[in-house]
Formats: sequence, structure tokens, C-alpha cells
Amino acid sequence: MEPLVAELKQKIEDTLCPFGFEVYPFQVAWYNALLPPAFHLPLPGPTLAFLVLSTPAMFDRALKPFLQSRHLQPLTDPVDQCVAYHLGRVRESFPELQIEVIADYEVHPNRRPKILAQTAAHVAGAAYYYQRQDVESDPWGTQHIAGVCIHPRFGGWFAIRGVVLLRGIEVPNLPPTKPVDCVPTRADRITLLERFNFHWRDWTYRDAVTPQERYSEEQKAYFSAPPAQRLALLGLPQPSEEPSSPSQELHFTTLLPKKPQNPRRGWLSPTVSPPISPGP
Ligand code: B12
Repeated sequence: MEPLVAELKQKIEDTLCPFGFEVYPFQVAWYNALLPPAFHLPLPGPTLAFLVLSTPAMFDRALKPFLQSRHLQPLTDPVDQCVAYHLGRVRESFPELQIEVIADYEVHPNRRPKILAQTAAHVAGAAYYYQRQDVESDPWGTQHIAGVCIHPRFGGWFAIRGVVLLRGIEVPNLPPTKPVDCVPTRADRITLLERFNFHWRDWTYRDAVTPQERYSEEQKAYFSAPPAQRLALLGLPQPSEEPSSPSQELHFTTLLPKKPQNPRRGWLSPTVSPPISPGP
């Protein structure tokens, strides 16, 4: 890895890894090359970017301390607030650079996601993105089948949180890293995609590989609960409806506009409105 990339990666890791995140470098060009122009990141191809994902440890190391010590904003998912806070710390640690962050939940006014998190995870070598096109003669006819990323060490027990873009830092010689193909057979890919699409609430798709660590029972209960009951599960009060004080230390990044209440609803499947847990 180029010394500059290694140095920047180390600094971002020092900021995020103690809190249960992982980071993987990639070039914007690798991401844009796989997508139609509407999804392109509007930066020069050799621009350095980092994919950020959360591991099972994020719940104890970042979310719980965040919930206990911060004033939560009402109507915004606490996990999203926690991730925005930590991604904001990355920006603050590089005051000399033009760092932009796009979180997984951000959408354009037409509700198209600003970042296709799974494609980014694949090109960064973080987690293989299995799609129906990876299954020869697939059995699903006209059904819509969403793809899923599998991490070599955490299986499906992780979430993709966003990308950090380093405008002005160009790394044309960064060597691409292939993601580990940890579900190589057709039969296992079919099982994986069916579990993700039709049975995702039973968590089984996440065990597509034997993971090094899963979500704890407490974490699973938190994400399975309706949002209004989640804080109570951890013994915490609901956020106050009072306007937050200006000194509040919740830093959303410059590219992060106010989050709509349910950005996932309405994109691709306007009729689908399950009580999706944001980002477990
Ligand atoms: C909208 C959305 C939904 C919608 C629609 C899902 C869908 N994909 O159709 C709904 C509400 C149904 C949903 C449900 C769930 N979701 Co969801 N969802 C998203 C969201 C916000 C955007 C996905 C999207 O719209 N993609 C747009 C389509 C067009 O992209 P695409 O299918 O990948 O197509 C592109 C690629 O094929 C690419 N491409 C073309 N050729 C090639 C070749 C290669 C090699 C590659 C890499 C790419 C590539 O080009 C296409 C675009 O032109 C993402 C977060 C994000 N910002 O990405 C989470 C996300 C996909 N969801 C996630 C999860 C976990 C879920 C749920 C399990 C609920 C939950 N949160 O626990 C359920 C699963 C059930 C299901 N059926 O999907 C995770 C998946 C993690 C993983 N391991 O992959 C994500 C990444 C969120 C996260 N923070 O981690 N979701």
C-alpha cells in the first residue's frame, strides 16, 4: 500500500477501530466503473475513499456509551446519530484536508441513496457483494431479489455505515483488493439470497460463513424491537422533545442533510414498508 494511504488509513483506524468500526481504502473510479452515471460520486476517479463498516463490537463500544452520554435528537435513529458522531470525528481529525462523508442512510431529494453501500464494500475488498447475477440460471423468475454482502470474518453480522471521501488526495497507483469469495457455490448462494430476501428477520443469512463474532442477544433484541421501545430495553429514557442546546456535540458532516424519517421506504419498492430496523 502506498505510504500516504497507509498513513491516512492508520489515522482513521486509530479514530474508529476502538469503537468497533473497520475501514477499507478504495479509489472512486472503481466504484463509479460499476454504476450508471446517476449513482456516480462526482469526484476525480483516482480520489482516495474509505469504506466504513460496523462490526458486532460497535454496539457495546460506540452505541451504548453514546446513548448514555449524549442528548439524543428526537425522531432520528440513535444508531445513525452515533455513526454520524463518529464519522464527524474522522473529519475533525484532519482539519487540513477536505473530508466529505456520506452515510448509508443518506438519500437525494428523489430518495435515491447517495451511496450504494454494498457496491462500495465490494470494490473496497471489505465484503463480497452477492447478487442474483452471481447465480447461474437463477430460480427466481420475475421476483425482485436484493443482493447481500458477506464479510469473511463476520458473515452478515455487520453493517455498512458509509464512505469517507478525501477530496484532492489522488492515489492512481492504489492496488485494488478483491473481496474474499466466501460463498463460492451456486447452492449456497441461492440459500444466502433466499434467506436475505425472504427470511431476514430470523438472522440466518448472517451465518453464511461461521462468524468470528455475532450480535449479542441484547443487540439482537435492540434491533428487533420497535424503535420506540429500543432505549427502554437498555434502561434509557426517550429523547426529550425539547429543542437541543447549541452546545450539543452531535456533528453531522457537511454532506449530511437532515435525515428523512424513513429513507429506505419508497426507494425501489414504494409498496414495501416493513418495520425495517435501521442498519443492524
Ligand atoms: C433501499 C434499501 C432497502 C429496501 C430495498 C432493498 C433492495 N436492495 O432492493 C428495503 C426496505 C426492502 C430493504 C430491506 C432490507 N435491508 Co436494506 N438497504 C437499502 C439501501 C438504503 C439502499 C439499497 C438500494 O436501493 N440499492 C439500489 C440498487 C439499484 O442497487 P443494487 O441492487 O446494488 O444495484 C447496483 C449493483 O448491482 C451495481 N452493479 C452492477 N454490476 C455490478 C457488479 C459488481 C461486481 C458490483 C459490486 C456491483 C454491480 O449496479 C446496480 C445499480 O445500477 C441500503 C444502504 C445503501 N445506502 O446502500 C440498505 C442495505 C442494502 N440494507 C441492508 C439490510 C441489512 C436490510 C434488511 C436485512 C433490513 C435490516 N436493516 O436489517 C432488509 C433485507 C430484506 C431485503 N429484501 O432486502 C444492508 C445490507 C448489508 C449487507 N450485508 O449487504 C444495507 C447495505 C444497509 C447497511 N447499512 O448495511 N433495504
